[in-house]
Amino acid sequence: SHSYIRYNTWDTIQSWIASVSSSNSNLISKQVIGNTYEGRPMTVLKLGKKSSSTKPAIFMDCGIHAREWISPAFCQWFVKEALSTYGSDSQMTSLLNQMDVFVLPVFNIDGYDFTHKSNRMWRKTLSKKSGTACLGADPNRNFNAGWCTAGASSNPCSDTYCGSAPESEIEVKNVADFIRRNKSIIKAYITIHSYSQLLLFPYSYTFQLAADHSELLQVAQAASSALRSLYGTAYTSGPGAATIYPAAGGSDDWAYDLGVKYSYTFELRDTGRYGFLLPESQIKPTCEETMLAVKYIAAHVQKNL
Ligand code: 0X9
Ligand code: ZN
Ligand code: ZN
Repeated sequence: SHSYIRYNTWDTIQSWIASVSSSNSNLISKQVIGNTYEGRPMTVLKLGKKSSSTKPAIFMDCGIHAREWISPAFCQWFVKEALSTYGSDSQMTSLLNQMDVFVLPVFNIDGYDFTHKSNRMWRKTLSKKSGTACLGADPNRNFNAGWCTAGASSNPCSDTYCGSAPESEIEVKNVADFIRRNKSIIKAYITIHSYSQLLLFPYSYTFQLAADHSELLQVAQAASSALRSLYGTAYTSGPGAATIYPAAGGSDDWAYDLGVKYSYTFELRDTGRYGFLLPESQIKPTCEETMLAVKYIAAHVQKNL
């Protein structure tokens, strides 16, 4: 059964999506944006107070990489906190009154399921292609942003395989289509990964600085301070290429070049002691501190609407 302090299986998350959206219908709705390669429904939750006019929105996804289990745990936590603090927390109330937050709890569902059933360290999707026995592509190398030019591999057996073409992975296409369709209202894109304790922003496909570099850096540094204020967890912020490594085809760079100015990649706890195998005892503190950073970014976005 579902628990916010456990790493839930996909089946459990799927039931949770159904129950959380039906029991809080004033603040939440759901829509299927397409199916995964193996046919699982990709459901986006929309959090926000209902309004007669179209509201600006934030899009957040978790679980692009299958083995980064703390990431889907954070999206579930965020939904819980949004629903339980609306009306009592003034910032959450103001956010959900003025904006909608689209949450995709698990991006790479097939891969996530595979890490629970077969291979805990799987990263990619699970698509099949002719000419190779190797499965999948790296969804965070498959977006159309400098596609496959740096920090990505054209070898289908590599963990950073960029795919046969931009958006060759149906999960990437479904998310890109959703964001393109809602381009006029989406003001921020937040994607949750692990691990390394970093708050990254464009670019990763080039060392060139983003046009909005100084604002993105200032917001990232202030969001990191907010995060650190809870338990002292130290984050480094900066553009992806210079802060972690050059890597093309990422969702953050793609969203930014589409026109979504506030585009951030979180790399959650830890710095390597447990790595992807972060103990369940760290879910709550990790999620609570990350909430502070996400809420800081959201407040900045709201202020600049
Ligand atoms: O390499 C990645 O995709 C991310 N790190 S991870 O360890 N979670 O795999 C970093 C992504 C940074 N952004 C881009 N490369 N666009
Ligand atoms: Zn990742
Ligand atoms: Zn809380």
